[in-house]
Amino acid sequence: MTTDQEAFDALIAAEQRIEPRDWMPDAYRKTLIRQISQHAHSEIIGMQPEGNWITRAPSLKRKAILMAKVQDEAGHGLYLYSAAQTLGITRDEMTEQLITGRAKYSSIFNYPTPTWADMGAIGWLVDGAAICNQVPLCRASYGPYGRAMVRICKEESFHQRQGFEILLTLMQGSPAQREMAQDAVNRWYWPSLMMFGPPDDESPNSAQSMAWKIKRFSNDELRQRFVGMLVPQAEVLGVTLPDPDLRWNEETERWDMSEIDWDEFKEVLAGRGPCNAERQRNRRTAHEDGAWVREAAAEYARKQALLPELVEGAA
Ligand code: BYC
Repeated sequence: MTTDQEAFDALIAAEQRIEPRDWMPDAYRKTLIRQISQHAHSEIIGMQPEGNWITRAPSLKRKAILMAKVQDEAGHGLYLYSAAQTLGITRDEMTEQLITGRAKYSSIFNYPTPTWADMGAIGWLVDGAAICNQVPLCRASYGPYGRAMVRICKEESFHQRQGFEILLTLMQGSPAQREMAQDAVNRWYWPSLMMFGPPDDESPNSAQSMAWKIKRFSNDELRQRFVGMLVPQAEVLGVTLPDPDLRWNEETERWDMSEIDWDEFKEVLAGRGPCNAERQRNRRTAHEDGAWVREAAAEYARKQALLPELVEGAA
């Protein structure tokens, strides 16, 4: 007779999906709750840096596109919270972890967006990094996560293209516009490389997550792939990637690059990035301001449940 663990191992080995009904090791469940909830929080907090520009977009068309993009991020958060809920954690628990500062979310969303060009840089670099990281997650061994990622990746591709197009337009504009685009690329380039997580030899979760086929590639492998994608695109845009040491190494068949500032990464993760406090305060305020909506929805649901009794009583 096969044990639960053997059945689980066999499904993973056969590239089959683990579904909510299946037995799974506690550590697998915990890792997925950690990663999926962090991912959901990132999408929700990630609405803030771009939301900052909705009222100031330079044209009606840009405004409509930006609003749609920010709404997409909310949708991504909701698919991911739903996927995490299939593992036994509640939405309330996840929200509580986020607004009390106990949950992590992607470091990238703790940087400010002072100019319109930041909307271009976020789309091109941040959504670009997200696509590199998330396309392999479409094959994650946990069914609800992999399926959520398929739809998310389709939308992220559109987001990346719109960011690229904003930068391209600015780069074809006045010297001041070109300067603004280059400045935004300078500020977002390094933080976007940090999105992939710590270097492989300092990534405590990678080995196990890869063995479970949640992650398919290591943090450094994906970072390399991302840089390889950016280099030709930067040429088309006419922007310079702010790393004088960046070059293709024929021997190692890898991109040589300057050392990432891991101290800055650690500071941001510890809650001391430029916007950590503001992002969290805004999220907490939005949650508190939305209390009446939750109360109204609960009251509506209660009345709906009473309806058959009321109808019967009237008959
Ligand atoms: N920021 O062992 P490691 C978007 C943490 S939103 C913060 O390598 P793992 C978008 C890590 O959690 C998309 N924390 O971890 C939205 C771990 O801490 P814990 C965001 C980070 O899980 C709006 C510790 O460091 N994408 O696209 O194997 C607008 C050690 O790391 C970061 C996702 O969420 C970081 N950058 O690998 C625009 C992708 N990096 O939990 C765009 C899904 C690492 O042990 N997540 N940490 O306390 C993943 O793919 C993986 O979780 C990671 C990290 C690659 C991020």
